[in-house]
Amino acid sequence: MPTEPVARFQIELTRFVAADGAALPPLPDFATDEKLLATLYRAMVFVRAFDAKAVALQRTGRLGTYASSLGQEAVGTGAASAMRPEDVLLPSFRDQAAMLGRGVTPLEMLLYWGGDERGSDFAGPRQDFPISVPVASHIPHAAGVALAFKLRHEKRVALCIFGDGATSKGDFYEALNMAGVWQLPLVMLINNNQWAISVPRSTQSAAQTLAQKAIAAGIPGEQVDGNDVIAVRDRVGKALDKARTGGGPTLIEALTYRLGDHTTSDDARRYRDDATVSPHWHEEPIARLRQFMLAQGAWSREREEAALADAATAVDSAMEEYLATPKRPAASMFDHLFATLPPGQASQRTELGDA
Ligand SMILES: Cc1ncc(C[n+]2csc(CCOP(=O)(O)OP(=O)(O)O)c2C)c(N)n1
Ligand SMILES: [Mg+2]
Repeated sequence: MPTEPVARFQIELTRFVAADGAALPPLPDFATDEKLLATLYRAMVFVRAFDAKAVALQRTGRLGTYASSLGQEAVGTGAASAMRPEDVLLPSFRDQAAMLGRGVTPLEMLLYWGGDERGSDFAGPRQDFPISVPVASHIPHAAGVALAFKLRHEKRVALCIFGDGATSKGDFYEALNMAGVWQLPLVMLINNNQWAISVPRSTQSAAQTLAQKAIAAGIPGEQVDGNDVIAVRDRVGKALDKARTGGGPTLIEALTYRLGDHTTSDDARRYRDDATVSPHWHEEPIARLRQFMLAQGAWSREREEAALADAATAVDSAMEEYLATPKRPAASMFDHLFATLPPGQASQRTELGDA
């Protein structure tokens, strides 16, 4: 039977800085901007310090469950730095790097994870969405936000971040499909940290890349080294520009690695050993950018010490403010859910009284 190929595709991977910090030219112009590189570096150092403090607070009973982004700091840092203030971020539960980068305060983040809903009422990026804990459920919301921008002829883009596991869900495929059909100003960014709790990427999907899932929806998909903040900023920035100027959506798969537990409720030693995890420490984003900057003569021991000290001071002061914030009454958990509470919840609220 005569046959002919009717569709061909390939998936590109972008990396500008090798795991050892070596430059892989040609680099984007901003890679020579020492001030910008220092800002990205300090942002990642801050997120790492913040994560460590949040885990310590949880361990001592002063914070709820927390999902550290250890090893994945470049994904959100690079993405947020490429966004414009008027764009809208729709984050998952592991996206503190992106949220802090957008201007959500460390105090707001701590309040949220401490169970205080005021933590989602950001003073900064008012139209950014709150954290989505239900996996992938915010991707259709992101398509909706992008559709609103398109209908209103606003030059704004929705950026949605989610995990490798989320790409197995119907919500993802449905949003992807509509993004293609409606050519939405939407950037979908996968933080492929290789794990969905205990499920490794190898058993998550038989697809060779997660990026290629975009092809079926008629939109471009690509991979980026998610441990290379320069590459993330560049590729997300290009996708945002394209979406902003009517070029439609992009799916970007950022390849990184979850160096820590899934959350504070998890003990990853039960399903993966040190021999599996430790090689990935050689690829992590902070040391990589530091090596790169040192090689360019753009970093020094003094700057390193200042970055670490400034992060520690800022994290400590956010923690103190958080611990000094009076607890909300338990009944406040019912506020802001419905304009009018359904009867079941109304009676639960009455039962709690002012507690
Ligand atoms: C709809 C839904 N199902 C199950 C869960 C429980 N859960 C929380 S995180 C997670 C795995 C998510 O993996 P991935 O999308 O790769 O994100 P990661 O945690 O690695 O950042 C699961 C199953 C949930 N939060 N929401
Ligand atoms: Mg994952």
